[in-house]
Amino acid sequence: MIPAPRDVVAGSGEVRLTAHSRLYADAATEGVGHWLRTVLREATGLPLREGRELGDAGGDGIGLQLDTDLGPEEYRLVSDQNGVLVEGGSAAGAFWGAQTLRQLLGPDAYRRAPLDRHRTWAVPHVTIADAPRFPWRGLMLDVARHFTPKEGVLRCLDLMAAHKLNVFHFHLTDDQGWRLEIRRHPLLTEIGSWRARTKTGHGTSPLWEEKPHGGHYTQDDIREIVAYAAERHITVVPEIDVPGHSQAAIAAYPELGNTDVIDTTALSVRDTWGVNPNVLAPTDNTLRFYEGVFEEVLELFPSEFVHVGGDECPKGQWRRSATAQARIRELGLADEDELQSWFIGHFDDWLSARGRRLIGWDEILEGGLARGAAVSSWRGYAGGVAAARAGHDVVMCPEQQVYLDHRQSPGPDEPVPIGWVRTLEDVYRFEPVPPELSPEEARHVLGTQANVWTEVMEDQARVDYQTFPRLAAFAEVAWSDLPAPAARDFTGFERRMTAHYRRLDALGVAYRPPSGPLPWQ
Ligand code: TNX
Repeated sequence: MIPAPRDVVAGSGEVRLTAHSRLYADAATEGVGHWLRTVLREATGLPLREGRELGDAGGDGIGLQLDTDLGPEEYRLVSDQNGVLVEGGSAAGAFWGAQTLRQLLGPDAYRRAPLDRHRTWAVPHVTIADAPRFPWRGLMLDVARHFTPKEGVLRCLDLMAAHKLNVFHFHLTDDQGWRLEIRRHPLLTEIGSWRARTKTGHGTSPLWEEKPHGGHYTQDDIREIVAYAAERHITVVPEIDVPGHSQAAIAAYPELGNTDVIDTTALSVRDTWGVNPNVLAPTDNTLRFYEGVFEEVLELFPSEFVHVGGDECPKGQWRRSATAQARIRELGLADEDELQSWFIGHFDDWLSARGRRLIGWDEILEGGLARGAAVSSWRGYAGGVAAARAGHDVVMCPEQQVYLDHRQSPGPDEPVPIGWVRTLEDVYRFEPVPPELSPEEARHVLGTQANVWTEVMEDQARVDYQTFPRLAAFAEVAWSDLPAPAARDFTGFERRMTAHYRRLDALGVAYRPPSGPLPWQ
């Protein structure tokens, strides 16, 4: 099983699912029952009719129910002569238990139609007690650099659920594209969601492709994605990146940029990567514009946290802008870093007043962290450590460890040879809580997140290749109570991966093979 459950006691028999097997779910776990029945019907062809009460199907049924003695995401799975019983501390707990049950049924339980209607399906007798280490087990997908159509996002949510990950950080805007329909500012997608030519190819010599790239999600698409995620007990945290990484927005609405420094009407959606000097102007007009954006964001995304980016905002234009300098003086600020803090702080107050919480990349520490802000620590652990010590919540996602765009081996045949080498074993030995934090400070580490930036991943096969199998190792780090990195049993994990590769095969995931890249990858 991956991620490894906390406690597993194997029995000797098995529960055989048959055409008579029933699936019972109590009122609290009804949605989980619906999900489980749907996927198991598809995979097995068994009817799994609704049970009227727990145990009404004899020894070959499945029961789901709430047990309020368990923690919210905790579950207990008992497979014995009475059938299979999954109890969760909440519907979420029962859902993670249902994921474990699916793993126990074998790789073909992940298919969308039965290979053989006459085969037998069995759950080994076992007692499992399990709960996650962290409440924030995240995956960030960058849909701005390369667009992932809605179907691909839904598939991503299914893959997250199968790995017991529960926060989908949706990187919706960047210099190279704006992907979210905003009704009051329609040009954000009409202009901002397409770039005229795009880069493709991999590694150190990316190629130009003289074709447009783009796409966006309508607000109904987003409602569908959020609902689909909620059915899988996944929270979608939207990211609108400000004040840097905003060229797509400036291309659509040039008045958002530093118009007294450059001719922003000449900017188009960016078609190169990296840190970009063209950033938002720190004006009232910009603040009002983005309040409008965030108003629609809050209507669409019920998540407690809203990500405002805050990363990689070069201050050159603000230094040269009379408007920005006047603002610095008027606010009595020391410098441009404090101006960025003021800008982020504005949205911290704005979100807090609406019952939400701001989260941003660790640059938001520079010039002073806004009062209620949480931090995504990406430039190593330092930002996260500083934030936790100052009493702020933290999500650990250090780029050296869990940036899945980075290469997976030192070999020249890696199809995406950028960044640091991060092997499967490196990810398995990633520790989200740095030892320098006291237990009290460490409580601020909400969890961890793997980030998939897509500059060099122009399609789903490429994203799959970079994300898997490393996401399986990451999921175990985020969920399971593993020992300190050096003491982790990577050999045992690799052994369990053998079965997991069969699940990924059944799910149609184009992972990097353990033997290394094939020539055509
Ligand atoms: C840094 S991580 C970025 C992204 C890039 C990524 C590439 C972060 C907050 N900013 O814009 O896509 O590196 O690895």
